[in-house]
Amino acid sequence: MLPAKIAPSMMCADFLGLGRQLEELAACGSDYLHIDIMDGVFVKNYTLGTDYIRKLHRVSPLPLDIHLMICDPSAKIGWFEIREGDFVSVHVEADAHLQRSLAAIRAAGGRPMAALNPATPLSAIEEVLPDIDAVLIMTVNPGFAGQKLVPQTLGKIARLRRMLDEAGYPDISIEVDGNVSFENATKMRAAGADIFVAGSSSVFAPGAGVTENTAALRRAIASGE
Ligand code: S6P
Ligand code: MG
Repeated sequence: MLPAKIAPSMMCADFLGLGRQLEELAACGSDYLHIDIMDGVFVKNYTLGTDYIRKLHRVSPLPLDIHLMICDPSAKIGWFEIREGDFVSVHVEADAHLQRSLAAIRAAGGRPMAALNPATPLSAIEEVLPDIDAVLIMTVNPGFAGQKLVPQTLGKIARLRRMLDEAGYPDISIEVDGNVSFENATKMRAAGADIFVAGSSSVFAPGAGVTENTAALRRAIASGE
């Protein structure tokens, strides 16, 4: 099993107390900062953007995990500042030239990741396994925080882990994004996920601070091992 990593979803962060929260997220051991980029077309929402990424690069040493929920990403990869070691994911449903986008991310120093909506079959990424470092399994339909898990995605994680291992790619990570609650994280880990996007269901859940919530999420993940 690949080591478990936590990627807090910054669209769920405290925008008015962002500096303080960034320090706390780093201090409590976050591995990446997950940045949701939406264009109002591929998904019906707007969230973070190119300047946000640039500014985070100046103030945070944590690698970014840039989740592009945008149409025609192959034409737009160059819009985003990619720092060596950042993950960048593109949705296979949005991209007629997926391999070109993944190669462009690699050429820019990023770590390419292919993202799949709940309804998209795993076969959609079979031909790009040599081009990726990770697969993002959406466990809700993308666009909004605070949604409920699409339950059949748990079996999809397990099938993906088997598919990657059998194809000779045991080092390709599986990221899960959407309703990664304490309860669901245990099941997702048991199914084979190793990068956990943490939003309003865990790290930013009301009732406790991010330090306490991150520790609880690590315990929940460990209990799925
Ligand atoms: C949703 C987006 C996600 C959310 C995350 C929120 O389209 O890609 O990254 O920010 O899912 O987490 P939660 O726990 O509210 O579902
Ligand atoms: Mg996301």
